[in-house]
Amino acid sequence: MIEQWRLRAAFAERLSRMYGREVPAYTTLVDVSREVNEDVLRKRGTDAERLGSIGRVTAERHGAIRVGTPEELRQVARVFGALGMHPVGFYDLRDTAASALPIVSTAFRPVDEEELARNPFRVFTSMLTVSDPRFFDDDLRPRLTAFLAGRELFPPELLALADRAEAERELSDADAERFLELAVRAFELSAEPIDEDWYASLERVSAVAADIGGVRSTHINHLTPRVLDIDELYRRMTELGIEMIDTVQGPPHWAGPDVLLRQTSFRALAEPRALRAADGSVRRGALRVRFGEVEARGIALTRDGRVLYDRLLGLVDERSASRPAAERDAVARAVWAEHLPPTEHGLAARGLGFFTYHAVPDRPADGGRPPADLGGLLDGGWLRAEPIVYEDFLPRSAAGIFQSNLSDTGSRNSGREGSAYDSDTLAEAMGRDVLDPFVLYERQRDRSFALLPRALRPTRA
Ligand code: OOG
Ligand code: NI
Repeated sequence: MIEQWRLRAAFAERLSRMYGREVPAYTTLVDVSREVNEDVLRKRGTDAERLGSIGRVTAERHGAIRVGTPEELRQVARVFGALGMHPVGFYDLRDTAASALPIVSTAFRPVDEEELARNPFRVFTSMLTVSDPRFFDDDLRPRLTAFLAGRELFPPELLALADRAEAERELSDADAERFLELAVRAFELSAEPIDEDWYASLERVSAVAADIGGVRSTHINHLTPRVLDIDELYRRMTELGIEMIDTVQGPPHWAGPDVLLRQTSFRALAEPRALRAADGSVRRGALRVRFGEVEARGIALTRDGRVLYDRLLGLVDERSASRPAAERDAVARAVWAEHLPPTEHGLAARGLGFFTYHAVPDRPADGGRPPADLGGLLDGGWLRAEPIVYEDFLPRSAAGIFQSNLSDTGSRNSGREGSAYDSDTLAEAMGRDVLDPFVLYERQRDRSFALLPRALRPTRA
């Protein structure tokens, strides 16, 4: 029998092999990431593994896929459910500072610490907001709805195997093999000719709408390795002649601890695709939709930490608005140095970052009583804090990654009221809860508190 986590690891690996065949530059990205990670490990020793063992980091990937309807989202949730991946977080990309995209998203990932440690594969999954009239008018919407209703992304055999794997948390060797084959195939780029006129009418709304609703299948959009030094990776990729987007999204590189998520990508590549013209003739054309992305993960921020992060991004926007784009990074570093504590200890004591807390067994006994507050317990050497890694995504960075890979900004009719899509809309579509990332991190922290001797449990922040 193949256990669920092995199924997940095997799926991630096969998807990676398939994507490497389809997009050779991805293989370069994976190779360079591995080299950077090995160099960082050599230079920094065990400290390099503070946010994850080198084994985990090297195997770690996230994918991105896009579907058209609630029904398709429900189906893809069954496929990921088979792999022990649950929807976490809600990202609305229709109204971010970076873009207006006709999608809302969640991410499927393992949630238990042990499951994440075994294999942390996650997939950022976006759904087209077909009923949002700001994007799809009364002419386009019914045509799009009919087109999407007429396609099948996931064959019934795959879904039946997925349901069994989810219920039993394992599959027989033969069923696992069949499941993996069908699941990977569902995310391959289809060779079926694309109706040029239909694709173009959606492209006028947004290139993302065309990529999702202009074709009769879905495909993996990118697969992202994790790297320990993303600035070094950016340099090396640029040296290899691979054109990267202008920036690293997310927090700046600064002297303090890494927090949340930093991401960058190489530009979408022109890939050969068969196009069918109105007269029925088929020609070989090219579309630019798929790209390569890389990420560096840091410490998860608490709700307070996240509010501060969002405020700092706003400050960076404000202060760099009147300066050349190249200066934005320096501005960001200055803003961060001004507002964020430069140590893990500071992040923990100010309640900005998530950590697990552990009693220090060999603390010299000095007869004193432990203080009641977390800062005091850490300062006095009673407790040790271990960082909790951010396992999720950032809406503004995601929008930035999308946008920097599109050739134009698309169009949105701002004269109309947007329709309500929220986390509950997705939950209802899937028949599954969309988990709140903050709650997951809080639980992990609280479990560590519960394991402390009573006298060492902080009663105040
Ligand atoms: C998803 C873009 C967002 C990320 O890592 O934030 C994303 C997509 O292009 O479908 O992948
Ligand atoms: Ni991504």
